[in-house]
Amino acid sequence: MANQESVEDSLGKLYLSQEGDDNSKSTKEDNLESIAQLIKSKECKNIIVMTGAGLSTAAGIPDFRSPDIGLFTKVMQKYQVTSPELVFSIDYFHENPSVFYEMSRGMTETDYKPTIAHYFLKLLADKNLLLRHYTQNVDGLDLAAGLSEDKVVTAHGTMYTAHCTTSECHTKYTLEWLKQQLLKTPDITVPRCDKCQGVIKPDVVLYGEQLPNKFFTMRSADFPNCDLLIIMGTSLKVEPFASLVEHVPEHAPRLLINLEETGQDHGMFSRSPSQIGGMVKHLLGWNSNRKDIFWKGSCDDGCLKLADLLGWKQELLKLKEDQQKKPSQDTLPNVKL
Ligand code: CNA
Repeated sequence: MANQESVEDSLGKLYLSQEGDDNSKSTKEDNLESIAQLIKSKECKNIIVMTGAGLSTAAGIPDFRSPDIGLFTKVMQKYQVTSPELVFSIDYFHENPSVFYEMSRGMTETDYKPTIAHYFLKLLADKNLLLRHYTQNVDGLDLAAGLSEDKVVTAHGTMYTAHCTTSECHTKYTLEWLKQQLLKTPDITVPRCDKCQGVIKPDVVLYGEQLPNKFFTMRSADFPNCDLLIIMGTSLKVEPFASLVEHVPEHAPRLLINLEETGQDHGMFSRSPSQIGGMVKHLLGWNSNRKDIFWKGSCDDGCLKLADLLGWKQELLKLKEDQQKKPSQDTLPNVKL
């Protein structure tokens, strides 16, 4: 697996990480207070936030892996596949583009609104504390919450733009155009290019596709400077994104806000024998070990609690209220053709 990871990582393609051998649970008690103290102490100026589909489930967008309600359950039931990732691979898309459109239909039909956790990111940016938001999400709700594009690395692309898959054509389209195509004729299952009738594919990174260069260049520039990593709403199962957690300096605490504990494959919360030496040092107060904190709960509750501890709760609620009063076209990415 190590070889596979390094090869895949150097290729920069999207792939699934293997379950770790160590499934031991070492859930930390609610330690948000110490994180709030760290943020307030001004010792941390460069917070990196890593997010996944769990950030947007409260907005109504299903994630992949949540039991019963995640898209993978739907895919497995409908297509009788044992490996649902296959359905979201580039090879499968080329063979059956209609399946991708069926599975992402919600995202092309509904106007979703950012959640408290998205606005928390915006608040961190307003306070000059957010170095970068690395997200696996393709829904653009961070931008809709007011985050500027230079603060965001969309590791798995975006639904906001799309291209014709015929290489000689490669005409660009917007999500609005896609929506119109899908709405205007109910039997259109795959939007086709106005110019050449080629299949249109949203600019999302499917399994087997290359991640954007920006992911790798920003990773090298940002992570050595990170002094707090906040991870939210992700199973940390998809590579090379999940391995980002290993790129932060040892002194930087890693806070996970999630419904379940994740990250064990990357040495987070680990109690494997190889780490026992490190744990003993940690218990003795030798600060050579990483500080990992798991806050079990929803992204929105975790962010609201953290904002409360920071004295920012009212500001966060007001930010959400004010931003949601704006017409939606003023809060979406400005996509030019
Ligand atoms: P995942 O593998 O489905 O994991 C989601 C994680 O979030 C799980 O650990 C859940 O327990 C947790 N979770 C779910 N809801 C919440 C909540 N409200 N609060 C806290 N935790 C929650 O999703 P990942 O993002 O880790 O996997 C990567 C895939 C999912 C990427 O390639 C994405 O493009 C893809 N995806 C994105 C979206 C989107 O853009 N909103 C939607 C569905 C899938």
